[in-house]
Amino acid sequence: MSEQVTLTQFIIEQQRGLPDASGTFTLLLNNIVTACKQISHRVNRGALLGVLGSAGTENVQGEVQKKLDIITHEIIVKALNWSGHVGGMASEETDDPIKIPKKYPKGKYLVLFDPLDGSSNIDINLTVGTIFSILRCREGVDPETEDFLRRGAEQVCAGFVLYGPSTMLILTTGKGVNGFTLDQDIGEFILTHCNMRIPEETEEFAINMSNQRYWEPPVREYIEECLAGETGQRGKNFNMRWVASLVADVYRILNRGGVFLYPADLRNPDKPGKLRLMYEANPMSFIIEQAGGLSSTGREPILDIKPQSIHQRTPLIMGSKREVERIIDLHRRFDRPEV
Ligand code: AFP
Repeated sequence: MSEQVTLTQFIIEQQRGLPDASGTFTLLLNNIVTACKQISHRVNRGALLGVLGSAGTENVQGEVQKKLDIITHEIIVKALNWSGHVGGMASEETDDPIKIPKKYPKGKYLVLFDPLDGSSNIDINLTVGTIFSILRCREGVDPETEDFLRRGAEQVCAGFVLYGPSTMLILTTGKGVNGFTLDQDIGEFILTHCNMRIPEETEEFAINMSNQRYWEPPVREYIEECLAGETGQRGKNFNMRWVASLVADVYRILNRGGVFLYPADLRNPDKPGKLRLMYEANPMSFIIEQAGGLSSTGREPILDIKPQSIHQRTPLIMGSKREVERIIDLHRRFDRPEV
């Protein structure tokens, strides 16, 4: 059997190349991973632990919270707040950033997370996940909301853990994307998917078709091109997939290409799209682009957006490079038909 590389070994070896690395980042990542192992256990035991179903509360976005949304949020906060590596956190499940208790030292990283993405799938036993984004902050200060509002391009690390048939961690620190599978017997994430690359071309798209009547013309046009198949202008047949768990849809795209669209929704101008910029679109876009794909709103790169609020929503179009370029081009032609 070939030698197995654990996540810790992989990160330490990556950090060795950096002159200023103090080991803090490796410890932070270990704490996040410990939390995700606990979440994996809860998700896996599901009904046996009595953790399925609604909590009967709503989060800041007015979405009904599942019991596991709250449990997973608390697991992550508890795993990180004592460590001394984190200056502050922001979660999908709380309105304001989470402060580090006064009794603990404050570290140089900010962690933003969606503790249980796709949680509406949890009761039907489909894949869900945890998404996280890491930014740097000034050490020792109590960060305010403004300190979190930074462009996705400033992320130092992004990752997601997939609680599916296997529990997997997909990670980037800006040097490509690697996938690790949790070996349940030894409790370690093992490097199994080295340097993941998204195929440039694809015949697969992912979108919630039930929102079709609210899409803008460029998105309608793109989907019509795909649906026209080999007799249409694209000259090939497209397949469609929609898991309604961002983590699962992105993982599929990382492996076999494709394009994911949650476009601007004309229903409510205050909610441009559904997905949240800072802990969904930004980390996923960092990962997609590090794997050779592209991510955009259709009009600007996701990673260039200057956030206005922690829970800001954004249109999100990402995946295989050429398809995303095609969609951006359709937006350009729609916005500036004279050019
Ligand atoms: P939940 O966490 O509320 O299930 O939302 C999941 C999600 O944020 C993302 O993971 C999916 O891609 C998207 O929403 C699905 O949205 P629709 O239910 O509108 O298709």
